[in-house]
Amino acid sequence: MKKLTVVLLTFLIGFNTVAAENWWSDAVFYEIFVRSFYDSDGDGVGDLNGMTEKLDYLNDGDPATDTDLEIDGIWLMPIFESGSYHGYDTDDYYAIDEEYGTMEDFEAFIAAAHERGIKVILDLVINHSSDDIDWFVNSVDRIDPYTDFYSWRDDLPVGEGWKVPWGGGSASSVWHYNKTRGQYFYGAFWSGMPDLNYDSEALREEIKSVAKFWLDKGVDGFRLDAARYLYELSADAQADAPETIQWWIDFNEYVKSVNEDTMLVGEVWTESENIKKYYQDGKGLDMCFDFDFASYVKGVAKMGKTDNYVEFWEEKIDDDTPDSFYALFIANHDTMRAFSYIGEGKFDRMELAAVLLLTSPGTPFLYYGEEIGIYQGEGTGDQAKRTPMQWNSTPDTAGFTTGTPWYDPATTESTYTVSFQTHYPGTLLDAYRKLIRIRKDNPEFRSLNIEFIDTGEDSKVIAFQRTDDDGAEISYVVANGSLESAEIELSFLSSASFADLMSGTTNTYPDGLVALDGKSYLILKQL
Ligand code: ACG
Repeated sequence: MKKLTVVLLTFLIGFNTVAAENWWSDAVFYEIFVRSFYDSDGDGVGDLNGMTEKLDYLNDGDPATDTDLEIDGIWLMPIFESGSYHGYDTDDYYAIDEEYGTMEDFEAFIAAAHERGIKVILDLVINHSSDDIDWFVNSVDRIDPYTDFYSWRDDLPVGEGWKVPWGGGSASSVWHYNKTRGQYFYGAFWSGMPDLNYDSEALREEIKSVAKFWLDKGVDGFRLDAARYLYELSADAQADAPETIQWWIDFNEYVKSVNEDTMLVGEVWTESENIKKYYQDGKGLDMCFDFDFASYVKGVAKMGKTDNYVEFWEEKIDDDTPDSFYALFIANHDTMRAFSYIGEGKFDRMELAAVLLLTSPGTPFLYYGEEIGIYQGEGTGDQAKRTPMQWNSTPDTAGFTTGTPWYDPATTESTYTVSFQTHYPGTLLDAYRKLIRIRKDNPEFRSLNIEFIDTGEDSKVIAFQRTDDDGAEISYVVANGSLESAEIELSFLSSASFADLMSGTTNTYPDGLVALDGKSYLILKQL
Protein backbone atom coordinates (compact mmCIF):
# COMPACT_ATOMS: atom_id res chain seq x y z
CA MET A 1 0.00 0.00 0.00
CA LYS A 2 1.40 3.38 -0.96
CA LYS A 3 1.65 5.47 2.20
CA LEU A 4 1.21 9.16 1.93
CA THR A 5 2.23 10.86 5.13
CA VAL A 6 0.73 14.19 5.76
CA VAL A 7 2.24 15.39 9.00
CA LEU A 8 1.40 19.07 9.08
CA LEU A 9 -2.16 19.73 8.13
CA THR A 10 -2.54 22.92 6.22
CA PHE A 11 -5.98 24.04 5.32
CA LEU A 12 -5.43 25.43 1.88
CA ILE A 13 -8.24 27.87 1.54
CA GLY A 14 -10.82 29.69 3.49
CA PHE A 15 -14.53 30.01 3.49
CA ASN A 16 -16.83 31.30 0.83
CA THR A 17 -19.72 32.01 3.06
CA VAL A 18 -22.21 33.99 1.05
CA ALA A 19 -25.13 31.80 1.98
CA ALA A 20 -27.98 32.06 -0.47
CA GLU A 21 -31.56 32.04 0.85
CA ASN A 22 -33.49 30.42 -2.01
CA TRP A 23 -34.97 27.04 -2.84
CA TRP A 24 -32.54 26.17 -5.64
CA SER A 25 -29.48 26.32 -3.39
CA ASP A 26 -30.79 23.30 -1.49
CA ALA A 27 -32.05 21.43 -4.55
CA VAL A 28 -30.57 18.58 -6.55
CA PHE A 29 -31.62 18.82 -10.22
CA TYR A 30 -32.15 16.16 -12.88
CA GLU A 31 -31.87 17.02 -16.58
CA ILE A 32 -34.31 15.08 -18.77
CA PHE A 33 -34.41 14.67 -22.56
CA VAL A 34 -38.15 13.99 -22.80
CA ARG A 35 -37.81 12.08 -26.08
CA SER A 36 -35.62 9.53 -24.34
CA PHE A 37 -37.06 9.18 -20.86
CA TYR A 38 -40.19 6.98 -21.08
CA ASP A 39 -42.70 6.35 -23.85
CA SER A 40 -46.25 5.92 -22.54
CA ASP A 41 -48.05 5.24 -25.85
CA GLY A 42 -45.73 2.93 -27.74
CA ASP A 43 -44.82 5.29 -30.58
CA GLY A 44 -41.14 4.97 -29.74
CA VAL A 45 -40.84 8.57 -28.51
CA GLY A 46 -40.69 9.53 -24.84
CA ASP A 47 -43.49 11.82 -23.74
CA LEU A 48 -44.92 13.89 -20.90
CA ASN A 49 -47.30 11.18 -19.69
CA GLY A 50 -44.35 8.79 -19.63
CA MET A 51 -42.44 11.17 -17.39
CA THR A 52 -45.46 11.50 -15.11
CA GLU A 53 -45.57 7.71 -14.81
CA LYS A 54 -41.91 7.66 -13.79
CA LEU A 55 -41.93 10.53 -11.29
CA ASP A 56 -41.80 8.15 -8.31
CA TYR A 57 -38.40 6.97 -9.56
CA LEU A 58 -37.21 10.54 -9.25
CA ASN A 59 -39.03 11.47 -6.05
CA ASP A 60 -42.05 9.67 -4.62
CA GLY A 61 -42.79 12.55 -2.28
CA ASP A 62 -42.22 10.36 0.80
CA PRO A 63 -39.00 11.12 2.74
CA ALA A 64 -39.38 7.79 4.58
CA THR A 65 -38.72 5.68 1.48
CA ASP A 66 -35.26 5.08 -0.01
CA THR A 67 -36.17 3.60 -3.38
CA ASP A 68 -36.28 6.94 -5.17
CA LEU A 69 -33.53 9.38 -6.13
CA GLU A 70 -35.21 12.12 -4.10
CA ILE A 71 -34.18 14.87 -6.51
CA ASP A 72 -36.13 18.10 -6.13
CA GLY A 73 -35.72 19.83 -9.46
CA ILE A 74 -36.25 18.75 -13.04
CA TRP A 75 -34.85 20.55 -16.08
CA LEU A 76 -36.85 19.59 -19.16
CA MET A 77 -34.92 19.98 -22.39
CA PRO A 78 -37.03 21.76 -25.04
CA ILE A 79 -40.69 20.69 -25.17
CA PHE A 80 -42.16 23.46 -27.38
CA GLU A 81 -43.33 22.75 -30.93
CA SER A 82 -40.28 22.09 -33.10
CA GLY A 83 -39.40 20.34 -36.33
CA SER A 84 -36.22 18.73 -34.98
CA TYR A 85 -35.66 15.71 -32.71
CA HIS A 86 -33.94 17.92 -30.10
CA GLY A 87 -36.31 20.87 -30.08
CA TYR A 88 -33.67 23.62 -29.88
CA ASP A 89 -35.30 25.31 -32.87
CA THR A 90 -38.70 26.50 -31.74
CA ASP A 91 -41.68 26.67 -34.13
CA ASP A 92 -44.16 27.93 -31.52
CA TYR A 93 -43.19 29.25 -28.08
CA TYR A 94 -46.72 28.78 -26.75
CA ALA A 95 -47.35 25.17 -27.75
CA ILE A 96 -46.19 21.77 -26.56
CA ASP A 97 -44.65 19.61 -29.26
CA GLU A 98 -47.40 17.16 -30.20
CA GLU A 99 -44.94 14.22 -30.15
CA TYR A 100 -44.58 14.88 -26.41
CA GLY A 101 -48.30 15.29 -25.70
CA THR A 102 -50.89 17.98 -25.11
CA MET A 103 -50.98 21.08 -22.94
CA GLU A 104 -53.23 19.11 -20.59
CA ASP A 105 -50.56 16.40 -20.35
CA PHE A 106 -48.04 19.11 -19.49
CA GLU A 107 -50.29 20.63 -16.83
CA ALA A 108 -50.83 17.15 -15.35
CA PHE A 109 -47.07 16.59 -15.28
CA ILE A 110 -46.45 19.89 -13.51
CA ALA A 111 -49.17 19.11 -10.95
CA ALA A 112 -47.78 15.62 -10.31
CA ALA A 113 -44.25 16.95 -9.93
CA HIS A 114 -45.33 19.67 -7.53
CA GLU A 115 -47.31 17.11 -5.52
CA ARG A 116 -44.01 15.34 -4.90
CA GLY A 117 -42.16 18.54 -4.03
CA ILE A 118 -40.34 18.60 -7.36
CA LYS A 119 -39.82 21.97 -9.07
CA VAL A 120 -39.75 22.08 -12.86
CA ILE A 121 -37.67 24.40 -15.06
CA LEU A 122 -37.98 24.56 -18.83
CA ASP A 123 -35.25 24.92 -21.43
CA LEU A 124 -35.97 28.39 -22.84
CA VAL A 125 -34.32 28.77 -26.24
CA ILE A 126 -34.64 32.49 -26.89
CA ASN A 127 -31.35 33.32 -28.55
CA HIS A 128 -32.84 31.99 -31.78
CA SER A 129 -35.96 30.34 -33.14
CA SER A 130 -36.50 27.98 -36.04
CA ASP A 131 -36.95 29.45 -39.54
CA ASP A 132 -40.40 27.82 -39.76
CA ILE A 133 -41.90 29.86 -36.94
CA ASP A 134 -44.48 32.44 -38.11
CA TRP A 135 -42.33 35.17 -36.54
CA PHE A 136 -39.59 34.51 -39.09
CA VAL A 137 -41.96 33.99 -42.02
CA ASN A 138 -43.59 37.36 -41.23
CA SER A 139 -40.19 38.98 -40.77
CA VAL A 140 -39.13 37.81 -44.24
CA ASP A 141 -42.35 39.34 -45.58
CA ARG A 142 -41.67 42.55 -43.59
CA ILE A 143 -44.95 42.25 -41.68
CA ASP A 144 -44.79 44.34 -38.49
CA PRO A 145 -44.01 43.96 -35.68
CA TYR A 146 -42.01 40.98 -36.93
CA THR A 147 -39.96 42.90 -39.52
CA ASP A 148 -37.20 43.50 -36.99
CA PHE A 149 -37.66 40.38 -34.84
CA TYR A 150 -34.46 39.20 -36.51
CA SER A 151 -31.18 40.95 -37.42
CA TRP A 152 -31.16 41.85 -41.13
CA ARG A 153 -28.64 43.68 -43.31
CA ASP A 154 -28.20 44.35 -47.05
CA ASP A 155 -24.70 43.06 -47.53
CA LEU A 156 -22.50 40.22 -46.30
CA PRO A 157 -20.12 42.03 -43.89
CA VAL A 158 -16.87 40.58 -45.17
CA GLY A 159 -13.68 41.82 -43.54
CA GLU A 160 -15.32 43.12 -40.37
CA GLY A 161 -14.27 40.13 -38.25
CA TRP A 162 -17.58 38.30 -38.00
CA LYS A 163 -17.14 34.64 -37.03
CA VAL A 164 -18.78 31.80 -35.12
CA PRO A 165 -19.12 33.38 -31.65
CA TRP A 166 -17.34 30.49 -29.89
CA GLY A 167 -14.56 30.51 -32.47
CA GLY A 168 -13.79 29.75 -36.09
CA GLY A 169 -15.67 30.49 -39.27
CA SER A 170 -16.27 33.79 -40.97
CA ALA A 171 -19.06 36.22 -41.85
CA SER A 172 -20.78 33.66 -44.03
CA SER A 173 -20.91 31.26 -41.08
CA VAL A 174 -23.32 33.56 -39.27
CA TRP A 175 -24.85 35.85 -41.92
CA HIS A 176 -27.24 33.92 -44.19
CA TYR A 177 -28.91 35.22 -47.35
CA ASN A 178 -32.70 35.06 -47.68
CA LYS A 179 -33.69 35.57 -51.29
CA THR A 180 -37.33 36.34 -50.55
CA ARG A 181 -36.45 39.35 -48.43
CA GLY A 182 -33.28 40.00 -50.42
CA GLN A 183 -31.18 40.54 -47.30
CA TYR A 184 -28.84 38.67 -44.96
CA PHE A 185 -29.99 37.55 -41.50
CA TYR A 186 -27.84 36.58 -38.51
CA GLY A 187 -27.88 32.97 -37.24
CA ALA A 188 -25.01 32.00 -34.91
CA PHE A 189 -25.67 28.25 -35.14
CA TRP A 190 -26.91 27.82 -38.71
CA SER A 191 -29.43 29.27 -41.18
CA GLY A 192 -32.21 27.10 -39.75
CA MET A 193 -31.81 28.85 -36.38
CA PRO A 194 -32.11 32.60 -37.05
CA ASP A 195 -31.05 34.70 -34.05
CA LEU A 196 -33.77 36.83 -32.50
CA ASN A 197 -33.02 40.56 -32.54
CA TYR A 198 -33.02 41.90 -29.00
CA ASP A 199 -32.52 45.41 -30.31
CA SER A 200 -36.26 45.23 -31.11
CA GLU A 201 -38.39 46.30 -28.16
CA ALA A 202 -41.33 44.42 -29.65
CA LEU A 203 -39.26 41.22 -29.56
CA ARG A 204 -38.14 41.80 -25.99
CA GLU A 205 -41.77 42.29 -24.93
CA GLU A 206 -42.81 39.13 -26.81
CA ILE A 207 -40.14 37.10 -25.01
CA LYS A 208 -41.36 38.37 -21.66
CA SER A 209 -44.90 37.28 -22.53
CA VAL A 210 -43.56 33.82 -23.45
CA ALA A 211 -41.94 33.59 -20.02
CA LYS A 212 -45.10 34.78 -18.26
CA PHE A 213 -47.21 32.27 -20.20
CA TRP A 214 -45.18 29.35 -18.81
CA LEU A 215 -44.78 30.82 -15.32
CA ASP A 216 -48.57 31.13 -15.18
CA LYS A 217 -48.67 27.39 -16.01
CA GLY A 218 -46.74 26.76 -12.79
CA VAL A 219 -43.21 26.46 -14.20
CA ASP A 220 -40.58 27.26 -11.57
CA GLY A 221 -37.87 28.69 -13.79
CA PHE A 222 -35.85 28.39 -16.96
CA ARG A 223 -32.55 27.04 -18.29
CA LEU A 224 -31.41 29.70 -20.73
CA ASP A 225 -29.91 28.23 -23.88
CA ALA A 226 -26.92 29.95 -25.54
CA ALA A 227 -27.31 32.79 -23.05
CA ARG A 228 -24.07 34.48 -24.22
CA TYR A 229 -25.25 35.39 -27.70
CA LEU A 230 -28.45 37.41 -27.52
CA TYR A 231 -27.03 40.70 -28.83
CA GLU A 232 -24.77 40.87 -31.88
CA LEU A 233 -24.56 44.59 -32.67
CA SER A 234 -21.00 44.33 -33.99
CA ALA A 235 -18.40 41.74 -34.94
CA ASP A 236 -16.45 42.37 -31.76
CA ALA A 237 -19.46 41.71 -29.52
CA GLN A 238 -21.06 38.51 -30.75
CA ALA A 239 -20.82 36.97 -27.27
CA ASP A 240 -21.08 38.36 -23.73
CA ALA A 241 -22.08 41.83 -25.04
CA PRO A 242 -22.88 44.38 -22.30
CA GLU A 243 -26.38 44.63 -23.80
CA THR A 244 -26.84 40.88 -23.38
CA ILE A 245 -25.85 41.06 -19.73
CA GLN A 246 -28.16 44.01 -19.18
CA TRP A 247 -31.00 42.05 -20.81
CA TRP A 248 -30.51 39.19 -18.33
CA ILE A 249 -30.65 41.67 -15.45
CA ASP A 250 -33.91 43.09 -16.85
CA PHE A 251 -35.31 39.65 -17.65
CA ASN A 252 -34.59 38.31 -14.17
CA GLU A 253 -36.25 41.36 -12.65
CA TYR A 254 -39.25 40.72 -14.88
CA VAL A 255 -39.66 36.99 -14.14
CA LYS A 256 -39.24 37.67 -10.41
CA SER A 257 -42.04 40.24 -10.72
CA VAL A 258 -44.30 37.46 -12.04
CA ASN A 259 -43.17 34.93 -9.43
CA GLU A 260 -40.48 35.93 -6.94
CA ASP A 261 -39.23 32.31 -6.64
CA THR A 262 -38.51 31.93 -10.35
CA MET A 263 -35.01 30.58 -10.97
CA LEU A 264 -32.89 31.37 -14.04
CA VAL A 265 -29.86 29.19 -14.82
CA GLY A 266 -27.79 30.18 -17.84
CA GLU A 267 -25.86 28.09 -20.30
CA VAL A 268 -22.73 30.21 -20.63
CA TRP A 269 -20.30 27.67 -22.08
CA THR A 270 -16.96 29.41 -21.67
CA GLU A 271 -14.19 30.03 -19.13
CA SER A 272 -15.15 30.94 -15.59
CA GLU A 273 -13.81 34.49 -16.13
CA ASN A 274 -16.60 35.09 -18.64
CA ILE A 275 -19.23 33.12 -16.80
CA LYS A 276 -19.01 35.30 -13.73
CA LYS A 277 -19.94 38.39 -15.79
CA TYR A 278 -23.49 37.04 -15.60
CA TYR A 279 -23.61 37.28 -11.81
CA GLN A 280 -23.72 41.10 -11.72
CA ASP A 281 -23.59 41.23 -7.93
CA GLY A 282 -26.68 39.04 -7.66
CA LYS A 283 -28.79 41.07 -10.11
CA GLY A 284 -27.94 38.93 -13.15
CA LEU A 285 -28.74 35.27 -13.64
CA ASP A 286 -29.33 33.20 -10.51
CA MET A 287 -26.91 30.50 -11.63
CA CYS A 288 -24.73 29.49 -14.56
CA PHE A 289 -23.41 26.02 -15.30
CA ASP A 290 -19.82 25.45 -14.24
CA PHE A 291 -18.21 23.85 -17.31
CA ASP A 292 -14.77 23.91 -15.71
CA PHE A 293 -16.04 21.79 -12.82
CA ALA A 294 -17.46 19.31 -15.35
CA SER A 295 -14.00 18.95 -16.87
CA TYR A 296 -11.97 18.74 -13.70
CA VAL A 297 -14.22 16.38 -11.77
CA LYS A 298 -13.90 13.80 -14.56
CA GLY A 299 -10.12 14.24 -14.46
CA VAL A 300 -10.06 13.23 -10.79
CA ALA A 301 -12.33 10.23 -11.31
CA LYS A 302 -10.51 8.99 -14.41
CA MET A 303 -6.85 9.80 -13.77
CA GLY A 304 -6.60 11.04 -10.22
CA LYS A 305 -5.73 14.52 -11.55
CA THR A 306 -6.18 16.30 -8.24
CA ASP A 307 -3.87 19.33 -8.68
CA ASN A 308 -5.96 21.31 -11.12
CA TYR A 309 -9.16 20.24 -9.32
CA VAL A 310 -7.93 21.84 -6.08
CA GLU A 311 -6.51 24.88 -7.90
CA PHE A 312 -9.84 25.30 -9.67
CA TRP A 313 -11.63 25.37 -6.33
CA GLU A 314 -9.04 27.73 -4.83
CA GLU A 315 -9.68 30.26 -7.57
CA LYS A 316 -13.42 29.86 -7.35
CA ILE A 317 -13.54 30.31 -3.60
CA ASP A 318 -11.21 33.28 -3.65
CA ASP A 319 -13.12 35.26 -6.20
CA ASP A 320 -16.04 37.53 -5.36
CA THR A 321 -18.68 35.46 -7.11
CA PRO A 322 -20.33 33.16 -4.54
CA ASP A 323 -20.13 29.42 -5.23
CA SER A 324 -23.94 29.37 -5.08
CA PHE A 325 -23.84 31.04 -8.52
CA TYR A 326 -22.36 27.93 -10.11
CA ALA A 327 -24.51 24.96 -11.09
CA LEU A 328 -22.35 21.87 -10.92
CA PHE A 329 -22.61 18.93 -13.30
CA ILE A 330 -20.49 16.02 -14.56
CA ALA A 331 -21.90 15.90 -18.12
CA ASN A 332 -24.92 17.11 -20.07
CA HIS A 333 -26.71 16.52 -23.40
CA ASP A 334 -23.94 18.30 -25.35
CA THR A 335 -20.96 16.45 -23.90
CA MET A 336 -19.87 12.83 -24.19
CA ARG A 337 -21.58 10.59 -21.62
CA ALA A 338 -19.44 10.86 -18.49
CA PHE A 339 -19.12 7.08 -18.13
CA SER A 340 -17.62 6.84 -21.62
CA TYR A 341 -15.03 9.46 -20.74
CA ILE A 342 -14.25 8.15 -17.26
CA GLY A 343 -14.21 4.47 -18.31
CA GLU A 344 -17.23 2.38 -19.27
CA GLY A 345 -17.96 -0.28 -16.68
CA LYS A 346 -15.60 1.22 -14.14
CA PHE A 347 -18.41 2.00 -11.71
CA ASP A 348 -16.04 2.92 -8.86
CA ARG A 349 -14.68 5.82 -10.90
CA MET A 350 -18.14 7.08 -11.81
CA GLU A 351 -19.10 6.90 -8.14
CA LEU A 352 -16.05 9.01 -7.23
CA ALA A 353 -17.25 11.72 -9.64
CA ALA A 354 -20.73 11.53 -8.09
CA VAL A 355 -19.27 11.97 -4.59
CA LEU A 356 -17.47 15.15 -5.62
CA LEU A 357 -20.56 16.43 -7.48
CA LEU A 358 -22.89 15.86 -4.54
CA THR A 359 -20.67 16.96 -1.64
CA SER A 360 -19.38 20.22 -3.16
CA PRO A 361 -20.71 23.78 -2.78
CA GLY A 362 -23.12 24.73 -5.57
CA THR A 363 -26.35 23.26 -6.88
CA PRO A 364 -25.75 19.85 -8.50
CA PHE A 365 -27.39 18.78 -11.77
CA LEU A 366 -27.60 15.10 -12.79
CA TYR A 367 -27.97 14.23 -16.45
CA TYR A 368 -30.61 11.50 -16.81
CA GLY A 369 -29.13 8.00 -16.74
CA GLU A 370 -25.75 9.00 -15.27
CA GLU A 371 -26.98 7.47 -12.01
CA ILE A 372 -27.10 4.01 -13.62
CA GLY A 373 -24.00 4.46 -15.77
CA ILE A 374 -25.56 5.02 -19.20
CA TYR A 375 -22.67 5.39 -21.60
CA GLN A 376 -22.32 6.82 -25.11
CA GLY A 377 -24.66 5.20 -27.62
CA GLU A 378 -23.89 4.11 -31.17
CA GLY A 379 -23.11 6.74 -33.78
CA THR A 380 -21.19 10.01 -33.89
CA GLY A 381 -24.12 12.44 -33.73
CA ASP A 382 -25.42 14.16 -30.63
CA GLN A 383 -28.18 11.54 -30.48
CA ALA A 384 -25.57 9.15 -29.07
CA LYS A 385 -25.35 11.40 -25.99
CA ARG A 386 -29.13 11.31 -25.58
CA THR A 387 -30.15 7.65 -25.91
CA PRO A 388 -33.24 6.15 -24.25
CA MET A 389 -33.28 5.62 -20.50
CA GLN A 390 -32.46 2.04 -19.58
CA TRP A 391 -35.28 0.87 -17.29
CA ASN A 392 -34.72 -2.87 -17.70
CA SER A 393 -33.00 -5.44 -19.89
CA THR A 394 -35.78 -5.97 -22.44
CA PRO A 395 -33.95 -6.57 -25.73
CA ASP A 396 -33.86 -3.60 -28.16
CA THR A 397 -35.92 -1.28 -25.94
CA ALA A 398 -34.49 -1.43 -22.37
CA GLY A 399 -38.08 -1.03 -21.25
CA PHE A 400 -38.20 2.51 -22.62
CA THR A 401 -41.03 1.77 -25.05
CA THR A 402 -43.33 -1.04 -26.14
CA GLY A 403 -42.70 0.10 -29.71
CA THR A 404 -39.54 0.73 -31.69
CA PRO A 405 -37.35 3.28 -29.90
CA TRP A 406 -36.62 6.47 -31.83
CA TYR A 407 -32.96 5.65 -31.20
CA ASP A 408 -31.33 2.48 -29.89
CA PRO A 409 -30.52 2.39 -26.17
CA ALA A 410 -26.77 2.41 -25.54
CA THR A 411 -27.19 -1.06 -24.02
CA THR A 412 -29.83 -3.37 -22.57
CA GLU A 413 -27.32 -5.29 -20.44
CA SER A 414 -29.00 -5.64 -17.03
CA THR A 415 -26.00 -4.26 -15.11
CA TYR A 416 -26.77 -0.86 -16.63
CA THR A 417 -30.49 -0.80 -15.88
CA VAL A 418 -32.69 0.67 -13.19
CA SER A 419 -34.41 -2.64 -12.51
CA PHE A 420 -31.12 -4.40 -11.73
CA GLN A 421 -29.45 -1.60 -9.81
CA THR A 422 -32.48 -0.65 -7.77
CA HIS A 423 -32.49 -3.99 -5.96
CA TYR A 424 -28.87 -4.31 -4.99
CA PRO A 425 -26.80 -2.37 -2.44
CA GLY A 426 -23.48 -1.11 -3.70
CA THR A 427 -24.71 -0.24 -7.19
CA LEU A 428 -24.15 3.17 -8.70
CA LEU A 429 -27.86 3.95 -8.38
CA ASP A 430 -27.74 2.97 -4.71
CA ALA A 431 -24.77 5.31 -4.24
CA TYR A 432 -26.54 8.23 -5.94
CA ARG A 433 -29.61 7.68 -3.79
CA LYS A 434 -27.48 7.68 -0.63
CA LEU A 435 -25.34 10.66 -1.68
CA ILE A 436 -28.39 12.79 -2.47
CA ARG A 437 -29.79 11.96 0.98
CA ILE A 438 -26.44 12.72 2.63
CA ARG A 439 -26.54 16.14 0.97
CA LYS A 440 -30.11 16.80 2.03
CA ASP A 441 -29.79 15.46 5.58
CA ASN A 442 -26.51 17.22 6.44
CA PRO A 443 -26.51 21.04 6.12
CA GLU A 444 -22.74 21.22 5.86
CA PHE A 445 -23.00 19.82 2.32
CA ARG A 446 -25.48 22.52 1.31
CA SER A 447 -23.36 25.35 2.71
CA LEU A 448 -20.70 27.20 0.75
CA ASN A 449 -18.00 26.40 3.30
CA ILE A 450 -15.24 24.18 1.97
CA GLU A 451 -11.63 23.85 3.02
CA PHE A 452 -9.23 21.64 1.10
CA ILE A 453 -6.65 19.68 3.04
CA ASP A 454 -3.15 19.30 1.70
CA THR A 455 -2.58 15.59 1.03
CA GLY A 456 0.97 16.05 -0.18
CA GLU A 457 2.87 16.73 -3.39
CA ASP A 458 1.53 14.82 -6.44
CA SER A 459 -1.04 13.09 -4.24
CA LYS A 460 -4.01 11.61 -6.06
CA VAL A 461 -6.12 11.94 -2.94
CA ILE A 462 -8.60 14.78 -2.55
CA ALA A 463 -9.53 15.71 1.00
CA PHE A 464 -11.73 18.54 2.16
CA GLN A 465 -13.77 19.68 5.10
CA ARG A 466 -17.35 20.89 4.88
CA THR A 467 -18.98 22.86 7.68
CA ASP A 468 -22.39 24.40 8.06
CA ASP A 469 -22.69 28.15 8.55
CA ASP A 470 -22.50 28.09 12.32
CA GLY A 471 -19.71 25.50 12.35
CA ALA A 472 -21.72 22.96 14.33
CA GLU A 473 -21.82 20.30 11.63
CA ILE A 474 -18.46 19.16 10.30
CA SER A 475 -17.79 16.47 7.72
CA TYR A 476 -14.77 15.36 5.75
CA VAL A 477 -14.61 13.89 2.27
CA VAL A 478 -11.52 11.91 1.38
CA ALA A 479 -11.38 10.51 -2.15
CA ASN A 480 -8.58 8.47 -3.71
CA GLY A 481 -8.38 9.14 -7.44
CA SER A 482 -5.53 6.67 -7.85
CA LEU A 483 -5.89 3.05 -8.91
CA GLU A 484 -3.49 2.23 -6.05
CA SER A 485 -4.56 2.08 -2.44
CA ALA A 486 -3.37 4.93 -0.27
CA GLU A 487 -2.97 5.61 3.41
CA ILE A 488 -2.99 9.19 4.54
CA GLU A 489 -2.39 10.67 7.92
CA LEU A 490 -4.99 13.21 8.92
CA SER A 491 -3.93 13.91 12.45
CA PHE A 492 -7.08 15.82 13.35
CA LEU A 493 -9.04 12.60 12.92
CA SER A 494 -7.38 11.13 16.01
CA SER A 495 -9.23 13.47 18.35
CA ALA A 496 -12.83 12.51 17.62
CA SER A 497 -15.10 9.74 16.41
CA PHE A 498 -16.84 9.81 13.08
CA ALA A 499 -19.89 8.45 11.34
CA ASP A 500 -19.08 6.99 7.95
CA LEU A 501 -22.12 8.46 6.18
CA MET A 502 -22.11 5.94 3.33
CA SER A 503 -21.72 2.74 5.35
CA GLY A 504 -23.47 3.95 8.50
CA THR A 505 -20.65 2.67 10.74
CA THR A 506 -18.99 4.74 13.49
CA ASN A 507 -15.21 4.88 13.32
CA THR A 508 -12.30 6.27 15.26
CA TYR A 509 -8.83 6.92 13.85
CA PRO A 510 -6.60 6.96 16.96
CA ASP A 511 -3.42 7.20 14.89
CA GLY A 512 -4.97 9.65 12.42
CA LEU A 513 -4.40 7.18 9.59
CA VAL A 514 -6.98 6.65 6.87
CA ALA A 515 -6.60 3.76 4.46
CA LEU A 516 -8.30 3.98 1.08
CA ASP A 517 -8.48 1.40 -1.69
CA GLY A 518 -7.93 2.62 -5.21
CA LYS A 519 -10.82 4.74 -6.55
CA SER A 520 -12.55 4.69 -3.16
CA TYR A 521 -13.66 7.38 -0.74
CA LEU A 522 -14.90 8.13 2.76
CA ILE A 523 -17.47 10.66 3.92
CA LEU A 524 -16.88 11.13 7.64
CA LYS A 525 -19.14 13.20 9.88
CA GLN A 526 -17.60 14.38 13.14
CA LEU A 527 -19.70 13.18 16.07
C1 ACG B 1 -26.70 24.93 -26.68
C2 ACG B 1 -27.52 23.68 -26.35
C3 ACG B 1 -27.40 22.71 -27.53
C4 ACG B 1 -28.14 23.29 -28.71
C5 ACG B 1 -27.84 24.73 -28.90
C6 ACG B 1 -28.52 25.43 -30.00
C7 ACG B 1 -27.17 25.47 -27.97
O1 ACG B 1 -27.07 23.10 -25.16
O2 ACG B 1 -27.92 21.42 -27.22
O3 ACG B 1 -27.72 22.57 -29.87
O4 ACG B 1 -29.80 25.78 -29.49
C8 ACG B 1 -21.71 26.20 -28.35
C9 ACG B 1 -22.62 27.17 -27.62
C10 ACG B 1 -23.64 26.45 -26.75
C11 ACG B 1 -24.36 25.37 -27.53
C12 ACG B 1 -23.31 24.43 -28.16
C13 ACG B 1 -24.00 23.37 -29.01
N1 ACG B 1 -25.26 24.61 -26.64
O5 ACG B 1 -21.83 28.02 -26.79
O6 ACG B 1 -24.59 27.41 -26.29
O7 ACG B 1 -22.45 25.18 -29.01
C14 ACG B 1 -16.71 25.06 -27.18
C15 ACG B 1 -17.26 26.42 -26.80
C16 ACG B 1 -18.76 26.33 -26.52
C17 ACG B 1 -19.46 25.72 -27.70
C18 ACG B 1 -18.87 24.35 -27.96
C19 ACG B 1 -19.55 23.75 -29.19
O8 ACG B 1 -16.61 26.86 -25.62
O9 ACG B 1 -19.30 27.64 -26.30
O10 ACG B 1 -20.86 25.57 -27.38
O11 ACG B 1 -17.47 24.45 -28.22
O12 ACG B 1 -19.12 22.41 -29.28
C20 ACG B 1 -14.02 21.59 -24.29
C21 ACG B 1 -13.71 23.07 -24.24
C22 ACG B 1 -14.96 23.89 -24.52
C23 ACG B 1 -15.55 23.44 -25.85
C24 ACG B 1 -15.87 21.96 -25.75
C25 ACG B 1 -16.51 21.42 -27.01
O13 ACG B 1 -14.85 21.26 -23.22
O14 ACG B 1 -13.25 23.41 -22.93
O15 ACG B 1 -14.62 25.28 -24.61
O16 ACG B 1 -16.78 24.19 -26.04
O17 ACG B 1 -14.66 21.22 -25.50
O18 ACG B 1 -15.65 21.58 -28.08
C26 ACG B 1 -28.81 22.09 -30.66
C27 ACG B 1 -28.73 20.57 -30.69
C28 ACG B 1 -27.46 20.13 -31.37
C29 ACG B 1 -27.34 20.78 -32.75
C30 ACG B 1 -27.44 22.31 -32.59
C31 ACG B 1 -27.41 23.01 -33.91
O19 ACG B 1 -28.78 20.06 -29.37
O20 ACG B 1 -27.45 18.73 -31.45
O21 ACG B 1 -26.11 20.44 -33.34
O22 ACG B 1 -28.66 22.66 -31.96
